[in-house]
Amino acid sequence: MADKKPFFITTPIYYVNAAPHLGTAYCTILCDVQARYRRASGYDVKFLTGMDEHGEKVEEAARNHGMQPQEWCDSQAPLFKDLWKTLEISNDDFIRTTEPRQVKAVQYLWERMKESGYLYKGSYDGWYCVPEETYFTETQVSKSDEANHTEGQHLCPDCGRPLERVQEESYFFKLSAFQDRLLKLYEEHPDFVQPDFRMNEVRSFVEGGLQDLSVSRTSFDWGIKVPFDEKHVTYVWFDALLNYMTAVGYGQDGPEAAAELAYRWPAQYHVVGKDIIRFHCIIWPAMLMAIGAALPEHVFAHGFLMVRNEQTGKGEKMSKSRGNAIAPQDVIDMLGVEGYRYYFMTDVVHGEDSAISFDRMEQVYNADLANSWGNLVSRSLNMSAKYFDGKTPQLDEGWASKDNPLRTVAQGIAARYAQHMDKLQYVQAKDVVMELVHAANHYIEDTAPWAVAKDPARAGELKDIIVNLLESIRICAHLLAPFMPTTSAEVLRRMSLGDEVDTCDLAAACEWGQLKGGLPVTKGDALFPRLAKAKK
Ligand code: ME8
Repeated sequence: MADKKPFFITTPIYYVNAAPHLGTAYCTILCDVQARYRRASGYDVKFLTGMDEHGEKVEEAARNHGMQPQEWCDSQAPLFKDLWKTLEISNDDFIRTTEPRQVKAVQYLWERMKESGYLYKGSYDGWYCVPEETYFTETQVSKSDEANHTEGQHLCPDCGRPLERVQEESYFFKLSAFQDRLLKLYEEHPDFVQPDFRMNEVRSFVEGGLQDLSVSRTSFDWGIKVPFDEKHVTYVWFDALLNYMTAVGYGQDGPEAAAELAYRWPAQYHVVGKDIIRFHCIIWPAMLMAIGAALPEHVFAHGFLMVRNEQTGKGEKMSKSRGNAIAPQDVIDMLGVEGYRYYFMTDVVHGEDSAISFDRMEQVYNADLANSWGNLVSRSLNMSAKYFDGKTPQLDEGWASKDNPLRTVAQGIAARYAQHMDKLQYVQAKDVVMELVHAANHYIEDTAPWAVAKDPARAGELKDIIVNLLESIRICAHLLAPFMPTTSAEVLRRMSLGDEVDTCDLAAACEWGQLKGGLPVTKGDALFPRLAKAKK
């Protein structure tokens, strides 16, 4: 641990109002790929995910199912945990906001807020959107009403669903006092919000002026009690945002918790959807400024998964209420877990909204995985076994410095890949790897090893060809491992290189010339059997 750099990455904690879906899974896999890439690059990673269990929305879901809120949350936790296991999510921690550690941390936060002078008691009279757990001002609401031409009912300016009128005693966080400090933060750390086009949205919102935020509720009680005023419960976002620090020791007793907090905080990445960017880029940093804590290094906001509406031909946000949500299991059934991960991580540009379709999934799977990567592995391993007596070739002295087209493509590949992976640009990182995969497939066609094998005088040439292919495959397996860990491990094992699985020095592992030869090789079953027909 001592010589490794810490890397702390988080997903949003998901509301327990319904089962996880493709969108939830998308954000979680996005973080998982980064966590795996960082572990392979020598970082000491903590990868956190979890569930957001308080608030009206969850209470309502419990009521609709005839359960007590806690009982409801307990019944939902396995759905999330099991799906993450199925999708090979390598989280190191799973936090639930009803856990004692979170209650302790939130109550500790209340005391610090009180001391900070940024807390006051007042009364809230305004609008509240339960599905979004968000307050809206009169001005925001009336503007949206004009746009929606509604009569009588006030609708949420964000999601369009009916708003609740809330009038209650409340504690307020003086968010308005942080406008200048937030603008300075964005100015001095332009990469605080990523991708950069999201920064404009955040900045202009803050420039428009900030209202103080109601951070406690008295009209319902499914939340963490305010320690010095027990008729108040904590506003769900004030509670939820703190989960990131709770999980690394904030507000907990003992020197170990303090050491953990000092080591892990601030987080390197909060990865969130674009819907919750204001909470993470405005409210959360202001809360941290108020209690004198360090700010997270980056908030990365991804776009929404969209599906094509067959009637209008337009893309629309995938959601349960529209009835267009695709269950993760449907995609797993079609592509397998690793095909699923590969498709969402390498074909869906992170940051923008992206249309997804089963047709496109089939196309990507067949082109990249079945025909390119899977085919390269099976042809090459098969030829090695066939021409070298079930083994990888014995390596000659100096083999690694011999010039060849694949060595040229592989030169500096780990650095080019890292440039993109570091910024969560997985589509571009995949392109770097696929360049080598495609080059290797062309190399097979160009060199025609099956013809070379017929001429005993060309034995040296045949050996070079197979070695170059195996070395390229070894490197690609490493680079694809964050996306498809099981496949990469399987490929390395088929070449008797199982000891390379889970490397923590990716750059060194991807240097041309690390192959070990003369070892048993197995072709094995097809890694990615071709899909015959798209599921509709
Ligand atoms: O907002 N496409 O929880 P939540 C892509 N509890 N991503 C999607 C998506 C879609 N169609 N739909 C949802 C909350 N997501 C709070 C967070 S954090 C301190 C508290 C993903 O269950 C996306 O990452 O509504 C979005 O931000 C998240 O799910 C919202 O999850």
